[in-house]
Amino acid sequence: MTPNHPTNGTVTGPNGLLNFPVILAAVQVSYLAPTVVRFTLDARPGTYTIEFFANDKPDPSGYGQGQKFIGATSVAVQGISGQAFTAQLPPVSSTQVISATATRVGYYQYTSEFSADAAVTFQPPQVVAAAFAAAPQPPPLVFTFNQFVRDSISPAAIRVHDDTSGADIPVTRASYDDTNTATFFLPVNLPPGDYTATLLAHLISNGTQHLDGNGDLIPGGDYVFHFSVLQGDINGDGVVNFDDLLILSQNFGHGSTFAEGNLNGDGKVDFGDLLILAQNYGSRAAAAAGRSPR
Ligand SMILES: [Ca+2]
Ligand SMILES: [Ca+2]
Ligand SMILES: [Ca+2]
Repeated sequence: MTPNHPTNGTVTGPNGLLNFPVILAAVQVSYLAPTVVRFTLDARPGTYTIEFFANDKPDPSGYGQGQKFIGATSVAVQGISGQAFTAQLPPVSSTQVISATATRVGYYQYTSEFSADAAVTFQPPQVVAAAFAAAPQPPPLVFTFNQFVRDSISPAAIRVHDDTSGADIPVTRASYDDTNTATFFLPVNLPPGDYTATLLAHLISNGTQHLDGNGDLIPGGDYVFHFSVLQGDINGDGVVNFDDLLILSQNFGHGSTFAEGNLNGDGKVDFGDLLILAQNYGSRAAAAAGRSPR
């Protein structure tokens, strides 16, 4: 086994001394589920084929062997420090270990030595879908997880931040259903603007592993969700259209709340609000999910 070397050096040797891949995590969400492997390859920019192997036991050296080929993926190394890749492979037994090789694609097809063996672990909780829902009012925030995390879901597990005013919005209630979906309820309708909801990894777990909010397959890292509330979007469905106009007109002259069409916060539903709605008629929110490592 030849140790990996930095690629900014001028080392040459057998097989171009291509570094072997470094497996950061190999996980399964359940027995017989696909094996997901996250890895890095410290190599010169170019295209490489990564081949993966399952082994009933680790090699005494801790590297390899290639007992059973289970799949391959092609990666484009761009010379970015720490660039990580993900491969989805067939299920393996939880007692097996995974190894990998890298092969340079091109005229000289160097192949690396075997990577270190990686045990397959249970995948940590992750968010698979996030939404700022339209109804009911006030609008809830809804997150779906890849597995059961119910016992850790409470209003304390989320922070909702108003990016415009800088204030935090309290969350009053949280619920969880049998599709692994958590719903967080806000006490008020949110005024128009940009918001950030953060699921706190250290407060969400499956009992043994914390939330992997930044998606690197390693427990830890908050999940960050950015969303917007539009000017004029009375029913909070992300678009300003006839449905909002209908609500406003039904409450015109006697309504007082945001949900009734009081868009400018003056306590009345009147021409001032109609003007705001008209100016924003047809616009849509550009809500987007995002993640940031912690
Ligand atoms: Ca993580
Ligand atoms: Ca609307
Ligand atoms: Ca008003």
